[in-house]
Amino acid sequence: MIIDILTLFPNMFVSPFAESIVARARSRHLVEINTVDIRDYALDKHQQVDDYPYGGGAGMVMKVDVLSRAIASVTSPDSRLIYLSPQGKKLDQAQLGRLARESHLILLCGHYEGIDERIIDLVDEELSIGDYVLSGGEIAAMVVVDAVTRLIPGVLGDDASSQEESFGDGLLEYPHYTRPRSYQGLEVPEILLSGHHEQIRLWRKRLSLVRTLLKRPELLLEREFDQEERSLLEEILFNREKTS
Ligand code: 4FV
Repeated sequence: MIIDILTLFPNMFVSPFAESIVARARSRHLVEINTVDIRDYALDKHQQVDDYPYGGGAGMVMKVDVLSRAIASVTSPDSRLIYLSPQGKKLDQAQLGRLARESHLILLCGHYEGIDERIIDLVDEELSIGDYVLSGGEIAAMVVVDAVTRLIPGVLGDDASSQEESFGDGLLEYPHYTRPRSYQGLEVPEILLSGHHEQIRLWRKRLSLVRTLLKRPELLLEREFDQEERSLLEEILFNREKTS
């Protein structure tokens, strides 16, 4: 996959992508990440990239002509142009799964009050990482790059792990434990030391359902349940003692 990031602050992306999973994916050429400085497409001697809003009001707006040239410089037949903005669809694991199947993503990072609205016609989709206002789209773009890259086949040790994690199946993840077995009187649940893989799987599924029910019940509303999950939920909801 190729990811081109259109930004006024390309240096913001150096260190986040120089560590861990994304850096390893780049070194293994599973993903190519390029930053493009939008200011390089401001052709006037002051390299102006923003201007006062027509109709007045606070803040500055990024210029349509500069952005169009920057977008055209990276657009390809199979590229998908994504504008990160609070007006976008809320990003979630399902959206990321879809994006991870693309071959060429272009991430447009806004700044100031935002971009000239005439650019929106060029945009394939707007995505938001949350209902709050950032100083720029850069950090949102980093979220997308990190979360998409780890879904690219071969990036994570075993691709299975990305299925098992939170939201992989629409539920919150079960609790994890590792050595030491006992810590200041806090023990690891016996079941996990039993070697009974089927019982461990069931225990983990039950805990995922319980945690989702307690912490993010709304996630259960938009989810289909298989028979096993139905009987576990029955058990959880109607005979309380089996939840621990
Ligand atoms: C944002 C978000 C976000 C808005 C004005 C950049 C800022 C400035 N992007 N999810 N929330 N963008 O706040 O994606 O131009």
